[in-house]
Order: sequence, then C-alpha cells, then structure tokens
Amino acid sequence: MQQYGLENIRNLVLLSHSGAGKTSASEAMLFTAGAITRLGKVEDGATTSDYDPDEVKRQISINLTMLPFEWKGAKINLIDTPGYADFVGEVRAAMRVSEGAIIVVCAASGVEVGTEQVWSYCEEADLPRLIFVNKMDRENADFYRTVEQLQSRFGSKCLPIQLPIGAQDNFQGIVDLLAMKGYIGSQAKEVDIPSSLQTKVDSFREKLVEAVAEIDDSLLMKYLEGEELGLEELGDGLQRAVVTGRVVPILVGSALQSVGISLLLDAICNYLPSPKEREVVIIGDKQKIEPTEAGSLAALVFKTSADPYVGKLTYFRVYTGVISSNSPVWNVNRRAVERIGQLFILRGKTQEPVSQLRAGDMGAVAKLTLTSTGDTLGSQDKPVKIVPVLFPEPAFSLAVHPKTKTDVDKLGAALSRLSEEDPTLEVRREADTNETILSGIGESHLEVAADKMLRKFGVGVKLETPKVPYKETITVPTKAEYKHKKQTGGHGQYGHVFLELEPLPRGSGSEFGDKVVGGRIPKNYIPAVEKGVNEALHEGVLAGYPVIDIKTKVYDGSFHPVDSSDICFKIAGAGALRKGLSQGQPVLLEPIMNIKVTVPEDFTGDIVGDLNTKRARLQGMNPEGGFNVIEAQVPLAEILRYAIDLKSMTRGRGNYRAEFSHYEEVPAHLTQKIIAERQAAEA
Ligand SMILES: Nc1nc2c(ncn2[C@@H]2O[C@H](COP(=O)(O)OP(=O)(O)O)[C@@H](O)[C@H]2O)c(=O)[nH]1
Ligand SMILES: [Mg+2]
Repeated sequence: MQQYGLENIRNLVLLSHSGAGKTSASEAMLFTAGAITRLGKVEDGATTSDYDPDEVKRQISINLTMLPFEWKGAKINLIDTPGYADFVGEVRAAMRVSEGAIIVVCAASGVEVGTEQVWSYCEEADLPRLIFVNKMDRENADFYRTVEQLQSRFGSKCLPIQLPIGAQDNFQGIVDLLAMKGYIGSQAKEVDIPSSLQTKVDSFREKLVEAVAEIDDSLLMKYLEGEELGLEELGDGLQRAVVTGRVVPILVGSALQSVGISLLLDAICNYLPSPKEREVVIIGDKQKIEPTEAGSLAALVFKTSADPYVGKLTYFRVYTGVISSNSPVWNVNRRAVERIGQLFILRGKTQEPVSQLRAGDMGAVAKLTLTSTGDTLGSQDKPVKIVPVLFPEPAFSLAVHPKTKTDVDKLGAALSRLSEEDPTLEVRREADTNETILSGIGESHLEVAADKMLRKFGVGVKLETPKVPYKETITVPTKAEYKHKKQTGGHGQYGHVFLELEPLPRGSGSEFGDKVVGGRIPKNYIPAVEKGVNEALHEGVLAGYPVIDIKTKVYDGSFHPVDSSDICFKIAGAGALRKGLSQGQPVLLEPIMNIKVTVPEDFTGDIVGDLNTKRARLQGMNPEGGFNVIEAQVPLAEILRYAIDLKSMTRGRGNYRAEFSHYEEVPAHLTQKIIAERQAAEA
C-alpha cells in the first residue's frame, strides 16, 4: 500500500450494539473497495475481521481488528470493534486512535442499549460520526421508524442524507439527498429518483439543506433569500457541520447485499475529519500539539497482543513524525531505547511489511521488549507523552483453578501475558482464601480469557465463584488454661499456660501481651507462647477461618527445669488459645463492601428492592443527569455475581463499583450454613 499524507487518511471506528452488522459492513467495505476479492460471511467464520478462533467459535467479534484499505485516493484505517459490552476495552482503545466513527444501527431492531452506550462514548470523546442504518433488506426493516427513534434519543442533529428505495424483500437502492440522484444495487447504478418517493425526498432534503445552511452566515443568507445552494457548497457545509458535531448524517443500506456501501465510503472521505483536523492531546496541563509529519516522532501504543506464532505484537498510532523499520525509538514512558524491527500494516490476520509509517497512520511491530499499552514511542530530545486509552475498571471476579499439576506451573506466566494483552483483566492472589482471582468486565470476558489461556498457552483452568474470606472472633472475655505434659521415656515435655482473651473493636487486628509475674514462666519462653497463639489464630474453632480483633494476654503458668522447651510452650499457647476461643462465644465475620450502583432513574426502584434482598444498607442516592447513583453497604457474599444480576436487571444500562469497607458479624441464621458448607468442602 502506498503512503498517504495526513489529509488523505481517515481513521475510523465501527461502533454498534452487538449484531447490528459492523463486521459484515467492514467486509462489504473491503470488498467494494477491492481490497478483498471474496465477500466472507460471519456465519461461515469467513470474514476478514473475525479471524480469531474465539470469534469464529462464538460468531461475534471479541477483539478490535485493523482493516485498512484505499478508496479514491484516500487510505481508510477502518477498525472493527466488538459490540458485546464485556469487550468494551477494545472499543475504548479503537476510539482513542480514531478521528471519526460509524455507528451501525439495525433497521429492524432500531436503537438498542448498545447503540445508546456507544453514542454516549462518542459524545464524551467529541467524536464526529455517521450513522449507518443497516439490514434494510431484512424483514421488519423500517428506515423511518429507526430515524424517529434516533432523533428522539439523540436529538434532531441526526439527519438523513439518504433515503432507501424500497424496503425488506423489495429493498433496491438509495436516494442521495445532496446529489438528488438514485442508485440501485451493489454496483450503485445511477437511476432517476422514483416518483413515489418524491414527496419524502423533498421534505427530507429541505430539512437537510436548512441544517447545513445554519453552519455559516453567508450560507444562511443565501438560503433565507430562497437561492439554491450548490452541491459543492452543501458538501462543504455538511463537512463542517459533521466535524463540529452539529450534524450526524444518517445513511442507509445493506451490508449483506453490499448496497449503499460505495456511498458510505464516499461519505467517510467527504465528511469525516482527517488526522490533520484533530489536535493531539498530550499529558501535562491539557497541552496540545499539531499533527504533522515534519515534527519529532510521537506514536501511541493502543494495544498489545500475545500471538503464539509471532510473539508479542504492538499496535500503535503515529501522531507526529515518522517511524521507520529497523531503527531505534525512545520509549518516553520507560525512558529507554526500544529497537523497532520490521513494521507492518495489519489487515485482519494478514501482515503487510512497510518501511515506514507517517503521522496520521497506524500499524504494528513484533517483539518489542519493554513497551506496553499506553506508552508513547517518541524521540529523546523532544519527549512528549500522548494521553493514553482510559480503560474501564474490572467489575466481576472469578477464582482460577488450574486443572492439572502442569497447569499449576504454567498458570502464573499465562495470566501475566493475558493481562498484559488485555488491560481490563486483573489478576491477584487472595491470601486469606488461597485463591488466584481473575477480574474482568463480565462472565463472557473471563470465559474467553480461559479459552485463550488454553489455546495460546496450553493452560487448562476451571473458573469458579471466589470464596468469601470470612474471619472469626470472640464476643465475650474469657480465660483458658492448657498444660502440655508428656513423659515418654528419657526426656519429658512440659509447658503450662494461662491465657486471658478479650474481644477488640472491629478493625483492630490482634494483640498479644505478657502479664506473667514472679518468673512463673521464664521470660525466654514467652516468645514461644506468642508464636503458638499466633499460629492458632490462623484457624478459628468455628469453621477454620482466621481469627481477628482479639487481645490475648498470658498471665500465669508453670514450667519444669528439665522438660520445658520452646516447642512445649508453643503447644501450650496454641492449646490454651483454642480452648479460650471455644469459650468466648465465637462468631463468624464477613466482609462488607461499599457499593455504588449507577443506573438510569427508572430502574432505581428495582435496584433498591434487589439490594434489600441482599442484606444491603442503603446510604444515599444522588441523581446525576438522568441516572441515579445508589450508595449502600452490602456483604460481599451477596454480590459475588452482581455484575451479571445488574446487567439483567437493567438490560445492560447499569454499572457499579465496590470496595472493601469492614468486617461485620454474620447473622446467626446464616452462620450454621456457612459452617456446614466449609465442612463439606474440607471433606
Ligand atoms: N439481512 C441482513 N443481515 C445482516 C446484514 N448485516 C449483517 N447481517 C447479519 O447480522 C448478523 C450479525 O452481523 P455482524 O456483522 O456479525 O454484526 P456485528 O456484531 O455488529 O459485527 C450476522 O448474522 C449477519 O449475517 C444485512 O445487511 N442484512
Ligand atoms: Mg462483529
């Protein structure tokens, strides 16, 4: 592929609710532009974009895919993204490096949850966009109903610049409201506008021309004076309206039949901004720099993938300057030189070697050693850091259990490579329950991660709901005595300890003190008593959970001049503690979380009702722009699968964050159940 200047590049992300047809549309664009010769189908696992085995298996997109192609003297770096909410990290990364977006909407389903989600991402990021109403050939497809939905949800700035000719079985082509021409079939054969459509065409064109005229005073004057605006004037005006976000054009077509695709490609080139038109935001007081090829290199790493054959693959977007194959660059974040090997442009799984990539363009390079996602590759004399991708925080956790002994050994390395590849995955060790915890966006996200672990790194794992790290404590002060005495042939064993146990307030931890007087236990044995006590605190007497919030004092005892030893006093200390715990009316403690649930206002009642069944204590409610932020304290045991519950209760519109607050006594009626479960698990 030829090199393109800033003005002739379009970096473009495809966004939608899952299943609206992004991947099919990307395939149709590649085909229409002549970049591929066969039009693959999602159902056959044959698209350029969904090449990954996990994607073929599930017939959905999971990863962002770069799909560059050329169209009428421009290079379009198209990025296909997953629609499924669990893979939103990929969407965020793709959006970060794009100057424009196409939101695909299904003409039969209309505006869906995912459509609203990606729309709000675009609003946040100020991303100029087009809407492509797809699947016009499908039964129930209704362009005008979909347009009404779009306008009522997102405002009157969503304006058709095309109308469909026919619908469903009879969908044939498109009327272009700017050029006032009709186009039929996948070859876009020019035809007259059907007379049956004339009234609709006139009224939608009128609205469009009016909106475009408002972009600038001289156009407006002309329009108000009743003068016709020329095609070029309209096109220029529309371009400015789109780039500034004042108009979001609605286009129409069918990805499966490749109808409307060449007009979509023209619209991308004509109306969406080039990299030259968007300033580059760098770290430090909202500073901005000009995108230019002449400046020093600044390229942002927006994705890292672990390929079993090529090794590590680093995806980057060049903002200023030029990056060349086989040359060193400065990693600004690591403050070190990184050696760049052969550069590639990727199209799905194919890699095309290139000698350089210039400002505005993007590509990939294999086997970098110190670079990770979010880093800027630049120059040492003019080091700037480009603002990285902001990834969402993980909200759902599962415990990872390796299946076999070999899997245990390989687990750590596999997990760390996976989380390097996917910044929305997090791995940690829960010491209290001795489990490895994998956190991500949702259940499917973690299931895909498990599949990847097996396929890429040969590690088999089972995912299970994590154990709750319960604790134990006592509720009344008590005293306990334990004598360890044995006479087994020659040398005997002797240690004798009296302990005082006292409950402490929550969050105090455990304390140990020594009140022995008169040398009834010689000082040198006290550390052994403490050790015995501390070890015994690891396993409570109720269900074997660690004991916290307790003060232990050794206050009396006795010893034997020959038979006593450290080990004997350790045993006595542990024994006395266990006895004391049983007498101290022990209870189970459970972790309580602070939870913040953000949902659209209409869902407030349902969410609060559900939280009440989860033993939650409501703490506050704050309306925030159509949403309600509900704050509560809730036991961890009740929200282990909350990400899934919330998703189904709000049809994907809610999200939440939880963090540890404190430990609290488990209600008596639940204690027996937890003890029984623990005993069953041990057995
Ligand atoms: N009838 C019809 N089906 C389509 C069209 N575009 C996509 N599909 C089907 O819709 C399903 C989802 O498409 P896909 O491209 O994977 O959607 P994505 O999740 O947005 O990438 C697949 O079964 C496609 O064959 C279209 O224009 N017409
Ligand atoms: Mg897809």
